[in-house]
Amino acid sequence: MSVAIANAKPRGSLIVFEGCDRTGKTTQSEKLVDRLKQDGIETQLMKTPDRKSETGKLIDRFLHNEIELEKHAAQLIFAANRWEKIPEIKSLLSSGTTVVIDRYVASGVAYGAAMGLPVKWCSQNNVGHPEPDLVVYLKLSAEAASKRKGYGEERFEKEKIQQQIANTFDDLKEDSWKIIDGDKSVEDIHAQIDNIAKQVIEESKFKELGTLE
Ligand code: FDM
Ligand code: MG
Repeated sequence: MSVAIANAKPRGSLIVFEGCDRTGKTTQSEKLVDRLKQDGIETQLMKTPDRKSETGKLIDRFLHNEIELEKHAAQLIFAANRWEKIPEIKSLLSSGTTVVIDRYVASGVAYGAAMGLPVKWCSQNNVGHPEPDLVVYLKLSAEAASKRKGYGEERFEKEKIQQQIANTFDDLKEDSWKIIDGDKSVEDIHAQIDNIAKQVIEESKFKELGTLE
């Protein structure tokens, strides 16, 4: 009905950054949020795992090898940490704010699979999450990533595991994902992502937000 359309409020977009460790996700998600805000687009940056919540504190200790967790338990805690964010994500999106997240469900599946869990079991934990409007997949060779600052400090930062994680990301990747060469300069990558993101934000405004099944 025309009245309903005239009154419809545009929603924000769910933009997700995925990829292995040290591929530039944090740098690029922060830069994108700054740029979108400067251009007058309401945007909020998030990160999962959020290491500040109670589940996040446990995850941080696990990632720093201070504690061990049974693998299913570990992945359920990562999923719980993401679930904690879902009400806020939904409310921001419906109020018109774009949400940029540094890692989301694909990380859950790719890292879970690297721990020896079935992909199907990992995916099941994400059923009901809002579906991303855009997944930016930053790709960088495991060798190049291993040379970046800070690499090796956390649990999964070992070349063999990272290669396995990259393979799962490649298997999970859908046609709609934007694959970005993480070896390009920070500014080149940012310009590419800024363009794609603005296009998606425009296209998603009156599109119904999807739900992961
Ligand atoms: N990680 C992240 C998982 O193992 N499962 C998940 O569901 C998510 C979201 O946690 F090693 C791993 C991936 C990475 C670590 O690191 C988070 P960053 O550098 O803070 O993104
Ligand atoms: Mg990391």
